[in-house]
Amino acid sequence: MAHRDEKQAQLDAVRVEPCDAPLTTDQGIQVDDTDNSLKVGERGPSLLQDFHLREKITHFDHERIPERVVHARGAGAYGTFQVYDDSLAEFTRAEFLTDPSIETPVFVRFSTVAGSRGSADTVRDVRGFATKFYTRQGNFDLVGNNMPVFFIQDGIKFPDFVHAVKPEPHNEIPQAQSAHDTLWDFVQLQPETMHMMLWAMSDRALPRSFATMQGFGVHTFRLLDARGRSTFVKFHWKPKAGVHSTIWDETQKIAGKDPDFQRRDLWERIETGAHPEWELCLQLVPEEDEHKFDFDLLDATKLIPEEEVPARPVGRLVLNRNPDNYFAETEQVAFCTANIVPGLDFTNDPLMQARLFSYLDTQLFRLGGPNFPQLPVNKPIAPVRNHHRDSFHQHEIHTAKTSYHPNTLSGGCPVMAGDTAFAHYPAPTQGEIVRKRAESFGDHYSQATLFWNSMSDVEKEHIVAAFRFELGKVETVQIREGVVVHLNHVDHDLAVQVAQGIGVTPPERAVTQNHGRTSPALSQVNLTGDEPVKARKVAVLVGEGSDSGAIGVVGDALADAGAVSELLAAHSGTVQSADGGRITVDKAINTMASVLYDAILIPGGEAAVRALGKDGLAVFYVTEAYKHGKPIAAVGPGAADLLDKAGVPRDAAGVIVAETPDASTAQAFVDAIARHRFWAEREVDHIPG
Ligand code: HDD
Repeated sequence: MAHRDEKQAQLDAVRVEPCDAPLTTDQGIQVDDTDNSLKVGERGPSLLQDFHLREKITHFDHERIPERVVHARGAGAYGTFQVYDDSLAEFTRAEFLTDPSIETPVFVRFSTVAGSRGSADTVRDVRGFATKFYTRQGNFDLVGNNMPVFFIQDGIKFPDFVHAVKPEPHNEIPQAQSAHDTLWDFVQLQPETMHMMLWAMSDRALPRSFATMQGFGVHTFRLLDARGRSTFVKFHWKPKAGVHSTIWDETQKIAGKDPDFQRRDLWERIETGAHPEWELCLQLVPEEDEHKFDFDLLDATKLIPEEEVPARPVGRLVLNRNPDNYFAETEQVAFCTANIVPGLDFTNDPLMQARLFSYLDTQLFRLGGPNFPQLPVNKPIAPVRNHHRDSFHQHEIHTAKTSYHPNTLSGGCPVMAGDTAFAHYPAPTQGEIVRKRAESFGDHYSQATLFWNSMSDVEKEHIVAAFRFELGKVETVQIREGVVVHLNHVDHDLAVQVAQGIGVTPPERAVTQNHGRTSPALSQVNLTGDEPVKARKVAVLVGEGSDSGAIGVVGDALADAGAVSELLAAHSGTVQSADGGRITVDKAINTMASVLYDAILIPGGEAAVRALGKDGLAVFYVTEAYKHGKPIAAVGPGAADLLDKAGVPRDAAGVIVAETPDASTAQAFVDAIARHRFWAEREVDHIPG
């Protein structure tokens, strides 16, 4: 298959020539032995004068920097952003949003929120989607998430929320999980969390891949034109690959089978040229419309329904280069929400205002001083000239005699910028100094209801199951009850279904009438994307005597559609095909569980299928894939016998059976993969495992 040759070429490309550059110390002294410390005699005591030993160990001892308090687990990549045309020029003077000839370099870091750096990728959690645009006017950091709203309305609550969701302090359990008492205790006492909790219990919290997530700037920002006119704006990233999730059972199993699942997926997509892509879309609200909504634009627990204000496509983001060194780039990247460029500005959103302080503060601590913008991954491409001097890790050698303004000794340099300078929006402000939440922030349920109403039946089932799981893990019954009380404000039926699963008396009647409104743009079912097959992973189960015809015909169609197929057998190496040829095995089946693939192909070949049918691992593979709603193709002589062994109905949705491989069967399989999963159509509750 074509893609297999490409893979081999990539492996060949990383083979490195023998090196003749000698190892040195940090002082450049060449070293001839780094395996033995300096001793008196071969078995004698080690010597303190062994500067190589001491330097090597000291450097090692200091390798770690504090992990991020939140979003510690992440993966990043470089790419570019390019705006489609100059039509935004009437709203903003930000060059990267108005000049279609400019490819703005970016670094994007995706992350989970709650887990520590070594935690698994697939957990139920919000995903960070942070983009650093290295624009010619300076760096702009859009530090967003894969959900359009947030848990709290005012940044002063952030430490409380994070302490509640993190492992409990007395025993540091559970890691990277929200299913525990302290989080739900906080939730029941802080009903502003309710909208976001519905998102967090939905499939959005279980993304299949970083490449299949939407991203959101969350806050309302401002665009400012050359005259300083302001337009409110919300940022959206829409993935070309569609919005796709795993289900809870898969999520949990993947966390054990491949804790690096999403990190690896991002890496492999980029290495194999299946570059993840998103479209940047903007929701624009004229200044004079600020108060026309039934919620406050400054409230980060609210979204603007796309049916009310369409998300206008403006540009394309593509990620096309993996970092060379995880620590230097992905770990040391320092996002600061305060990094903003001319033509954009913040609003008074109190969540955002606290973030403007928090990110700089956190980077100072994490990266050990104020010179972190000099690190290569953080360094702007725009020239930097100012009077900041010294401190830890100063890399610049400032040659000027002056480090103050104003000066004559350096000819007055640097001078103050004119029209090109950043300008804040001169928002008129007046009022008493108070510690208060605006009344316009007071409705915590309507948009949670909107989200619930907008879900398809299967998405609703997943949400109910998630609440039942999470609250089922909560030990304090009063907390479970407290959450159900709030859910009853969102939707009575939801509250009843959750209550029935967690041993809480269901509420007798609705306290708030469901408003019945929906926003179809919120359901993943409607977000399939333009390239839903690209980089999908298909497991091809082979054995001695497999039919190479099916492997070839279906495999080629998969490769043409951009999917990646991997041949799995009982052992690595090769197996013999039915026609006597050799089939190269990519991986042994015991190393790669079915949860790591999107679909399964069983090529025919009587002997091979018979052997697979006797292998419990292979049979379970097919059963489990069926249970998770994945497309399965059994193509070629006898292939469908394995379906029978696995208890998979031959006529089930997303199951493709053919005795002889042909183009239409292959296409049917590709189309099924484009559908992602067949959760709604399959009866699977009876299947164990
Ligand atoms: Fe935050 C990291 C996203 C509210 C304080 N946040 C962080 C990252 C993302 C977000 C994606 C990881 C960046 C990276 O990859 O390095 N945070 C959000 C979003 C929020 C939000 C979308 C609400 C709309 N955050 C928020 C508040 C505060 C913080 C209200 C504090 C007042 N966030 C932080 C932080 C972190 C951080 C402690 C941890 C590490 C870091 O910044 O670099 O400063």
